[in-house]
Amino acid sequence: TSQELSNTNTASCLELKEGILYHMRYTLALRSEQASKRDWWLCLSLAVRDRIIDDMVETQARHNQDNVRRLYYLSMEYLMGRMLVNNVHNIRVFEQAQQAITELGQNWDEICDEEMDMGLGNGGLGRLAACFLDSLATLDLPAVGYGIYYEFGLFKQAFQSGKQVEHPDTWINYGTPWELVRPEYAQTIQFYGRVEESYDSYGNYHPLWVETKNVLGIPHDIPVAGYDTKTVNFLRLWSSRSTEDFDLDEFNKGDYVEAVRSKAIGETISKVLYPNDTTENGKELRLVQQYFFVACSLADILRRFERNNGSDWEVLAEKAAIQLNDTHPAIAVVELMRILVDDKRLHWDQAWSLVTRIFAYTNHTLLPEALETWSVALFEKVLPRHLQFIYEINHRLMDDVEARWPGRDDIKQALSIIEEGHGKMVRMAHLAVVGSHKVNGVAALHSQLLKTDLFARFDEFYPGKFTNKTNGITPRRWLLNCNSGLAQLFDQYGIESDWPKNLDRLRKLENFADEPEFQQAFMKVKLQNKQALTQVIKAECGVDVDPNAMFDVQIKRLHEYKRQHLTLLNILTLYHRLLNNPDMDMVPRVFIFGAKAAPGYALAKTIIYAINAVAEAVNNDVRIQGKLKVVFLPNYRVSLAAKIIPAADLSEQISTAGKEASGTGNMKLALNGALTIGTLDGANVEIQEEVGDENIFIFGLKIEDVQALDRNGYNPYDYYYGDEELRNALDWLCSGYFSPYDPHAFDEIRRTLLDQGDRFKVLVDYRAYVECQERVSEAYRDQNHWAKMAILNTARMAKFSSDRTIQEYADEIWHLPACPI
Ligand code: DL6
Repeated sequence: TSQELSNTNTASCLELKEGILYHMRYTLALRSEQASKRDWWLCLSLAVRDRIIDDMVETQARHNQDNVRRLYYLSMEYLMGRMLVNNVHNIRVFEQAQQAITELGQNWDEICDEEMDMGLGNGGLGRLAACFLDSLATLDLPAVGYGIYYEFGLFKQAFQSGKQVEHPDTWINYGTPWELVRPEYAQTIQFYGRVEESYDSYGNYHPLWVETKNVLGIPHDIPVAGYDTKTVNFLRLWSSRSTEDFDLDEFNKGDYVEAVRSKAIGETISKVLYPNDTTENGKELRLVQQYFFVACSLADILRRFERNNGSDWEVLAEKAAIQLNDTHPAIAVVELMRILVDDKRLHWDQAWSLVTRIFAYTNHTLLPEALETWSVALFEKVLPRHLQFIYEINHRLMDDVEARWPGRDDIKQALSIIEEGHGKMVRMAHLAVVGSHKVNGVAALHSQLLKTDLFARFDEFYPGKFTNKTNGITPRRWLLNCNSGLAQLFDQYGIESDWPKNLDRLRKLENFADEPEFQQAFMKVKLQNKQALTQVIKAECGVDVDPNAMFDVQIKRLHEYKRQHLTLLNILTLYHRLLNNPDMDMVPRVFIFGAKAAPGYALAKTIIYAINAVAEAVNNDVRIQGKLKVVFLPNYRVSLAAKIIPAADLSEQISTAGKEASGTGNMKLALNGALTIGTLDGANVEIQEEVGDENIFIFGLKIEDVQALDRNGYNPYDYYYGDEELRNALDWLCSGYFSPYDPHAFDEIRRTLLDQGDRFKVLVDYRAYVECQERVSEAYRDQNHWAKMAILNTARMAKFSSDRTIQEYADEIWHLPACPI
């Protein structure tokens, strides 16, 4: 009954209050009068964590008892963001926690804002991993995520005179309430050294990896609670420690500093996340990081396996499925071979058969510069025994290719794991393909291109291996947690309350899409969210924006292929038009950017600088009467995304066709009722299929057009000279007008677009984009119709729940049964 429910809620609120006060006294040793907001946040988090741990203990006991099949997700990156709000929602104590903290005299929003993001990733790939963990637990699938416990996550971004500067992200300075450190499961990992030829007592060749340097991996477990279920999985992140606290010899010689130096080296491995950055490729430390976390994770997986199954190795492929999130953990294929053959003494064929049943690989990019290769020389130095295994795997692959296509050296070259060239390189993507039973792309178009372009020969060689799993996002974080206004509206209109688990339920909204009353209610929530964002913009950028203007949002990493500079050219065009005709009847717009540029990616940083410089001019120009505003919110991250997304009217997804593997921000924005302006790229294609052509704004080159231009060549100057507005925009940007003290600041943008071939076809798509934006503005004038389109976007996003994605992985790749607790 409702009375019983209310009693349970009261009890639960009381219990939380007690928990908070308990931790205030016995964890922080404080009286509440002395407590800061951060202390309150910490104690609330600990009280919530205690509850989650109860379910975690039960879940893990059950998984062990039943000796279940598990999915192991290996990823270098997890962008978990903040955990508190998500956790209280998932364990269904949101109202009670809010009430508890309020009754203790604190402000809920302020307390939640104390939490530092757990930003252990760069962008889409890391956030996808976080959404997947949420769905795995929600679907009661036994799974462990493995990764690295970076002491410094993705850098903090600030702007100095409009330029990006980077500061270290010190998320762990005060510790985190969400981790359980588990030194009892530490692993010792070997690197470097050399391989010694040797034979065992039966005369079998049995080389030894000797004189290695060793480090310790210490697990930090982050519980992952599913939504409205008892399942609590965990994310196990490894930090590195030196194996010896210090060198006793040195110590005895009196050199204390030298004695602790080697300890410091051991600890640098997990110090810092690499910002993804083409120029950073090939760093030894990055390979060491990859191997470190893979080796710790595999040792942990096998420890668990042997505890439950002894040395019945044939069963390993029944008990473990391992997903490689991109090629970063691809060395796992070799490490598992090494363990099975060298340590467990399995025959090669049995080991290889196990490995290729256990691994599957997700590709996240077609950009050649982002495909990892490591020099053979580096492998020889860091992982000499693994290099021998790679040669053997490749040798067998080449034999098979020869059998299939006799005498075709060209095909051998195309498929080989070793790339012959000036210096030999190991192609990690090829290793991942060869060692996996399934390889998937992350959206239909992307997966198609994997088969026709990047891995065309492999697709012929391994029919059926390549498949698609369109990405998804968790509706818990990306609607329930971040858009309470919309969630309440669903309640009022009778949407079943289990929609966060069954996003299909939102289809019912289609019935109200034409009702003016619902349209107004929907737009009122949007306006409230925009008002809230207005405050954030004022606080962060010092700019006043009108919440009634259209909020045009582009939030993602800064990259040429994502084409933030195409948006900039449109802004310059609009600004130019307004100056020529200040009374022009224009739908007022606020362009909102959020993006970090990799520290070594000079052009990306220049684009940020250019946007900020233009913003400065536009926002302070009284002539345009506030019709145009441009803001670049600094330090884009998960918790900021949660504030921007519910407030967006328009979602910019304008990558060059064929370059964005999927995109997931596009899904989050559409789910929250933003309309997409986009190219037919990545998941935009499928978003269009779902929402219908009339509820999305598509423009520009299609993949065939891009391919034709690449084949036939194109001259950017033709577009520049052929379009006066385009010429004006680009000339103006580079005239020094926006950077009077630094007149050549933006020349590089012009050079890449005009003189270096405009690889991402910005100039080709300019006119179609500007015209499409005009259609968007016209559509926005009819607020009722706009509301209808927005509602239909929200209503039709079911396909993009990561629950759907994960269920497909579980059914078609992992063959993983659920285990409800
Ligand atoms: O699959 C997640 C995400 C996609 O949505 C993006 O389209 C894609 O760019 C991103 N890929 C990467 C891999 N990058 N590198 N290098 O981050 O994956």
